[in-house]
Amino acid sequence: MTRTTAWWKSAVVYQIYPRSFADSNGDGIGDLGGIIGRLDHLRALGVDVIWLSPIYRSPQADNGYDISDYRDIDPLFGTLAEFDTLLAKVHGLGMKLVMDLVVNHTSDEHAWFVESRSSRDNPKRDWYIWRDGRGGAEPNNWGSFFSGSAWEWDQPTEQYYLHLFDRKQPDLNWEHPQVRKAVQDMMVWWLDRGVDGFRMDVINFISKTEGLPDAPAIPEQRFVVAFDGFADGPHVHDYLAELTREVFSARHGDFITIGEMPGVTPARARLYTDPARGELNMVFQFEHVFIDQSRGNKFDYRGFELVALKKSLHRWQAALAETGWNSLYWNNHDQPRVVSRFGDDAPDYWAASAKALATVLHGMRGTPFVYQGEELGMTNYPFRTPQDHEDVEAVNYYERVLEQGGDETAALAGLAKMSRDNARTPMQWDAGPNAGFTTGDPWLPVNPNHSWLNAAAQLDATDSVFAHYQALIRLRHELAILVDGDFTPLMADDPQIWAYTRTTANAKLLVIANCGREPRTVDIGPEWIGAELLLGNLPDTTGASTALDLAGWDARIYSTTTPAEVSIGLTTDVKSDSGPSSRSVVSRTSATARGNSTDNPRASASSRNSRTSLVIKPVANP
Ligand code: TEU
Ligand code: CA
Repeated sequence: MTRTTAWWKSAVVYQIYPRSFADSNGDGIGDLGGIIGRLDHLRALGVDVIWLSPIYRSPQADNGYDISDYRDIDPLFGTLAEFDTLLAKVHGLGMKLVMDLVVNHTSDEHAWFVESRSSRDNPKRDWYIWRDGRGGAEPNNWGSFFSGSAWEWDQPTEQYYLHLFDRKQPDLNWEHPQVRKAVQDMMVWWLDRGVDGFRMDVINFISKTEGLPDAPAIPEQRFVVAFDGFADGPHVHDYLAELTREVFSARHGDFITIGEMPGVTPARARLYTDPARGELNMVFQFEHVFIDQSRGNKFDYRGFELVALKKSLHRWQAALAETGWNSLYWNNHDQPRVVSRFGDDAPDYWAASAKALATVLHGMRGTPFVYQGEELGMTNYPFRTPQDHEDVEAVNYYERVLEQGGDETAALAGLAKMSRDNARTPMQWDAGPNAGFTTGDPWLPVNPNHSWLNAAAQLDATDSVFAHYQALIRLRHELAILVDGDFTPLMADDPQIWAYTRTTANAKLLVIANCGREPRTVDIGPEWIGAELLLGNLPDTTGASTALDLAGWDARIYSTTTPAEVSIGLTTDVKSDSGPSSRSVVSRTSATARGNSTDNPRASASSRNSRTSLVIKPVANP
């Protein structure tokens, strides 16, 4: 089997949320035609893989994460024929396409569930999780992620069914072999069509704890999101290994599998991504995106400490250093925009902080994910009224707060900060009407800042956020050390500086960012004297010395070779753009540096100033 080819270790994935990406027919909703028309944007960015959020037939109760037919495209988005066209074009451009696989639950309008609920003795009854009530109420105290109970009463057959998400998203019963077989067949059907892999929605929830026991009560909460009852359950590893065997083992091709796993621990993630176990290539963990909210209520925003954020991500770097693999992400369709969350979206710091956060993320070991608009530094939306919110999670939450006589103002503030709709406002293509997203009425309003924050304004600007992402993606492709190098945190307890090194036997990178407005002078020690600046986010940055003067949100990547390398004479003290007499290693490396400079005149200026060629060798990626 060819799945062990780890091409995805040096790849960068771009997530498209089709509903909000580009609308080709003026109905205000993004579609496949819109994606086809914008592939040049992704090509220019340089990403390797496109992951599409769900485009299957769906009543859209959760914007497509409620699927009623896994083998068709929702008419909102297009047709299977258009999908085939898109796939061919993506492949033609040298990129891969990954589908979202939502199989913890289906829509209640899926034929399987329609049958299952039709009678207690229907052959598909046990394809879902049906239980009798307990004392005239729900079978247990489990809460839905979208507020209220996780159980829905079904009058005709007088039982409850389980739904960890919306009542229109009943959970499948994975213990039933026919369910697993049906999922496998469907995956094979998509692979036969040519797709390159799957991002698997809440895939660590598929095996529920035997007996579905109550979760420990939380004061003032009638229903509790019962992670212990469904996350990383008893059979999940078996089910995933079985998927690999049944779906991928007999096939040839370079596939990628990513499991979305709320609540997963580092120890578990190591198991899920251990190549020897044949489960998944990588997982999305949630520790760093749970950091600024209270447990059990994501809209109770608590702020965050940079030290805690760094330590969390660094813990994951360490945990999967020997076995397994990390995914790296700030954003997706469920998270508020990172520049408004962990960065600083005030005008003076917006661009620098977006680039700084990108730098620290893309410098780490793992596969980076870019969510649509992140490469432009798109910000949160200025939500004000309850009517501004579309998302089922937000709408239900607000209703629940009103019902329980809670603090309405606090609820609205929490929604504005954390709502998933922050990620879902239309992609900002240009300064024109509706940001060039649609000629019609967009399903969710366009952020007013599209007048200046848009792709058209950034594509040709060499100092744009877009150009910085381009440069980071190029570095990922060119520098094996970014893929394989060991990770070592520096200044872990510093509340403002985010710094670490990446190391191989003969090379070393320093990634350092000032994650705040106040300038800081940082002592980085003599080993970095004269190291080459590979990428910076501010003008006039120069090569390193023992101390760096970092302006607000200043972020840099420096590279140097190890002393061993110096002693065997592979480096000289000539300028990196010196003439043909340079040794081949140096000039090849300089070419890399100049390549990056093309995207970023600031880096270019700095390589001119830099007086060294103590630079890393461009080793081919595996
Ligand atoms: O999300 C899983 C999940 O638990 C959260 O990220 C979710 O977005 C929610 O905010 C928890 O408070 C996945 C999908 O990414 C999400 O869009 C779906 O709504 C959900 O599963 C159900 O399919
Ligand atoms: Ca459309």
